[in-house]
Amino acid sequence: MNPENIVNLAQHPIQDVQYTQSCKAQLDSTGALVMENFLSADTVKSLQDEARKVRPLAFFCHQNHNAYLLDSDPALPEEHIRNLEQQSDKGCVPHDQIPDNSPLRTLYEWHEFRVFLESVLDVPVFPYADTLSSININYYERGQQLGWHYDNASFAITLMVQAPEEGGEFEYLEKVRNREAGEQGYADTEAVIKGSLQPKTLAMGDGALVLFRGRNSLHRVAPVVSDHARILVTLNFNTEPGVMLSELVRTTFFGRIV
Ligand SMILES: O=C(O)CCC(=O)C(=O)O
Ligand SMILES: [Fe+2]
Repeated sequence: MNPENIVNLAQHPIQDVQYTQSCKAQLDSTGALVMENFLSADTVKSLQDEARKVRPLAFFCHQNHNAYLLDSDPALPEEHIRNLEQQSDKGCVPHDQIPDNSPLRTLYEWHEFRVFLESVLDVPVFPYADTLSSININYYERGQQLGWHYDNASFAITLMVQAPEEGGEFEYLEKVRNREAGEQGYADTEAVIKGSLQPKTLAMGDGALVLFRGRNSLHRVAPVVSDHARILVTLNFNTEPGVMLSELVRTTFFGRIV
């Protein structure tokens, strides 16, 4: 598939400097940019078929983690929000199992798309140096979820392939902590997780491209309630060339290191 037919360029002219600047302004001011119908209708359909075809290859994992994605702090009680366990479970088809002719590869490798991402994110972007991490298809099936957390990475790039029918909402609240200033935001983190402070929901339909800054924004994917899975692709990049995910992380999420 030609990259110009993968992206809905009429609605999202990513080669246009002014359009790119407006996308950057939106991301800078809110920490989230949702580009609805970024993918053409044909691309969405073919990615849904592809995702169903490779679904039997998915590695399903389950993790307990805290919102800070750090080892438990023994100086604090287990129930402290710093240590309180969250649960995550999902399936993943890693990069080396994405079909060679997939529109995902074409888009990921398209120079103009890279230039757009670099302009909006204000950093250079490079693919992962390992064979598994760059493009991932994630499956959240009935009862599965991604627990509350802050990202280690400063940005995430995702494509919604199949929005969930019921449950599976992406919930978030921005600026809950300030990692750069060493402020962990325990009170508000606890209030969101325990339900006394209402998070926002980031709506994203089939074919949406989402850029999200999750380092200081607390977020989760709520449990999927229906049999209609949430299928979401993460397009993973680094700001430096030659980076691999650690063997521990690859083993955890992909079940193998090569
Ligand atoms: O599934 C999503 O929409 C976001 C996933 C996420 O927050 C993450 O992988 O850190
Ligand atoms: Fe995240």
